[in-house]
Amino acid sequence: MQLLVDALLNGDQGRSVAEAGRLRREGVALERIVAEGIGAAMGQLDSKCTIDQFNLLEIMLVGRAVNSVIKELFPQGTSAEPNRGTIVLASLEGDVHDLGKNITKMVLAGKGYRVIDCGKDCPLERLIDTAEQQQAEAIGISGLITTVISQIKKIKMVLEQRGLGHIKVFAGGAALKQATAEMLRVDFVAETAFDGGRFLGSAVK
Ligand code: B12
Repeated sequence: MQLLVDALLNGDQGRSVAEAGRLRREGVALERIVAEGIGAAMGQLDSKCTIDQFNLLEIMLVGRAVNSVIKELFPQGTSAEPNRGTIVLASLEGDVHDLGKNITKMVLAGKGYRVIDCGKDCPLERLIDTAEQQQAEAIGISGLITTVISQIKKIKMVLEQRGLGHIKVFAGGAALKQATAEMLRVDFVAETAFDGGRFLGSAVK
């Protein structure tokens, strides 16, 4: 696992993909690779995102390596025939982080949900319009910076005003880990993408 963490932190795309593939062949569970590989590497990158040490190129290279590892870990992408409900995912306006959202998308698609990805920096209005048009059962928010919390708190209220109160709202991401569902006015706050899948299994089917 440490070899994967090192390769990711070096932004070495080829080696990261090779190490992730090796771990899979050795039978290591996806959930462990995501938490102890990608999660651990990103945790160590944390301090490099502070204003004085910010090196965009370095972190972008790491991000590119993470995205390639996600493709290696979830080779079926989102193409598997969905046979469960529709989920709309996004990172909200002002938040350009999308690695955790991309993992969540793959995990949920792998569980059979039809996942509509509204991308990053997504205005609340567009998210809710999409959920309505696509007749979504749930909206999933990935929140990495605390400035999006005020938007998250509004979602259920806007849904109710538009007669869409049946749509569940769940959220995850580093900025929300200390928050409760009550504080964020959502139905569920997930620790990991896999937790999100378990929540949907009981709330949406
Ligand atoms: C990589 C990174 C970046 C990359 C993002 C690349 C990309 N394509 O996403 C880049 C370089 C672009 C970036 C930019 C910035 N960043 Co940054 N970044 C990070 C870093 C190091 C890792 C984030 C990450 O991808 N983690 C890995 C993923 C896999 O983890 P995750 O998102 O938590 O996802 C897991 C779970 O949480 C869950 N999950 C996530 N979303 C969802 C959603 C649902 C529905 C579910 C069920 C589950 C779920 O599933 C995943 C797997 O289990 C973090 C530090 C950290 N510890 O998080 C800082 C961090 C998030 N960044 C930070 C900051 C400040 C910035 C900048 C403002 C820096 C600057 N000075 O300009 C900018 C701009 C941000 C903006 N406007 O959005 C701060 C945020 C502070 C705060 N609390 O608000 C952090 C915490 C660093 C820090 N300590 O200061 N960043």
